Amino acid sequence: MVKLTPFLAKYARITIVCHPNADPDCIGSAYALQTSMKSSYPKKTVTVFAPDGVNAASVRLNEYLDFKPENVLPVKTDIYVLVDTSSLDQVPSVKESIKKERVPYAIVDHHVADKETVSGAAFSVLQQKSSACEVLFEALDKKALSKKAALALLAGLIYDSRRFLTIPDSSIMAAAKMIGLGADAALAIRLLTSEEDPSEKMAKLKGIARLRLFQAGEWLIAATNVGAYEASVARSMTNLGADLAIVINEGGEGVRLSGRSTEKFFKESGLNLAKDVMQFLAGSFNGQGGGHPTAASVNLKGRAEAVESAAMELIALKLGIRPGDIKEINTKK
Ligand SMILES: [Mn+2]
Repeated sequence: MVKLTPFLAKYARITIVCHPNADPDCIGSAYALQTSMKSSYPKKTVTVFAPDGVNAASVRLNEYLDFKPENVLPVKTDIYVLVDTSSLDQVPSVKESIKKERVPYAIVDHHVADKETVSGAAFSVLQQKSSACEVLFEALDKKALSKKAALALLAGLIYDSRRFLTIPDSSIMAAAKMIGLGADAALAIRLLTSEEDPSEKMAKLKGIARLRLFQAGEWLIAATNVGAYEASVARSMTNLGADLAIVINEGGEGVRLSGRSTEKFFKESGLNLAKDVMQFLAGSFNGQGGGHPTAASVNLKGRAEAVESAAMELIALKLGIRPGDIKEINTKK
């Protein structure tokens, strides 16, 4: 296994980069990397940069860890380390610094790889695992991990694996090792549990009320539109029984489309939401997107109707049927 710790040994000033609106997987990775590097190399300056703050699910974990990432980039850095962030396009200020100042960067991630970002990296650990925390855990010097760092990694893993639903054999084995290093699983779960935001509940219920249902061969596709929380609305629809869910948010500046599918749908149809849908939409609508085979999203310029029908065409193509064979089901009777 390639080791991140020895690779980073030669850099004095390290900046760990989170994706905007950092989730517990990103926070857990950044915290564990920062604290373990500081413990192995006390003289290094190790900063965590989290643009646009952290997401609601990370708040309690952050408080417990007493973790305060920076929201501005340090003036000087010798290397950037992207965690849980697949593309430099997600962090424009870092991208610019890399270009202008020729700062090298490393990447530790579990998303579908962005070719351009990976090819420019000085070091990369990319694996299809439950979480960036799980990938990082394998690449770190475990002797330098504190109990709190092991807990941070475990919380990120539990969050991003959706409590061990994603690649369970591997995520459960990794979690067991983290517990062996002193992580308290019950505490990790408590730190991730919070009362849901009333506006998120509202978005989910509105999304369901507006749901349109389609039959594509043996598969049920649900589509809807909301003004926020697209990913959560899409996941609610697959939880209710849709094989594939598409949620569109037509905001002021463009369209954001989120897709979710079940593991069964992905395994049997072979449709990879990131590769077969979002990356194509990003190309044809001048946008930016990616994610995982069963969870992906894209930000586009265009109209909701055009984006939805393009998405349906891509889905039909991959399922080996004609777009006209995706039939809307009358849900009014
Ligand atoms: Mn993640």
